[in-house]
Amino acid sequence: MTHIKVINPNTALAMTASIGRCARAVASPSTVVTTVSPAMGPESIESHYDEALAVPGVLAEVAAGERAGVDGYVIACFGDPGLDAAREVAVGPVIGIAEAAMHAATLLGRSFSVVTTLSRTAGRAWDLAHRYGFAAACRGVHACDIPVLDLDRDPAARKTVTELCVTAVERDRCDAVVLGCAGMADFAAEVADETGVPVIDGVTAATKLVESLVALGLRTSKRGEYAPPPKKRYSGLLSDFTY
Ligand code: 5HY
Repeated sequence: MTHIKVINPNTALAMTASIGRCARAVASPSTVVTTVSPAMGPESIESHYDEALAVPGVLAEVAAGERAGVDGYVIACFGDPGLDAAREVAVGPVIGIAEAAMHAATLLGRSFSVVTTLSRTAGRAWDLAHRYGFAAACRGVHACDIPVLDLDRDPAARKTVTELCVTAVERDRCDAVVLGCAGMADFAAEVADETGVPVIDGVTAATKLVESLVALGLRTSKRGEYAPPPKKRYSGLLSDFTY
């Protein structure tokens, strides 16, 4: 039995439930998927400030997962918040949904475009494309300017996102579309029908990637920068993070 912990770094429980359904739908029968939101953090992540304040909650959930013997982790937010720090703490693989989606997209075509939520998050998507080595493959980042939590609440959101994906494919002439928010995880099938190209949702891509790495017996390297963090005291609100 493989145990994968999917962490939604925001505290929106309805979104966490939707993320969990998508992850479980693709997991193998021998995989247990638990999906959580941290006890602390922003209700949605739409800025650098939100992202920074989401990280302690992610790390607290990874530390709890290590105590529970979790085999691997998915960070289910398109900014991949706390990914490097989580890899220092976790023994098993940790994969962010932006990273997973970009990797998958470039296995299916020479280029992809990202469709994300607010325009102000587009820069972060480009940062990650550069960080992961996919700047040349990324043809464009397009924002639908629908707040993260409205993706589920606004009945028109799906149609708006789907139409923007069609426009992105026509304008960028890309081979694939990457959905730029965990809140779009269950939009992939209908967007693929409308665009006619592979549409990658990072939640499901990351779940299968973690599952595959665990099945291969592969874990995060502890030789270099992902070695456990040096022991030290953390003070104030962070005193519980003393390692
Ligand atoms: C996400 N925010 O996947 C990102 C999307 C974004 O709360 N979950 C969030 O807009 O960056």
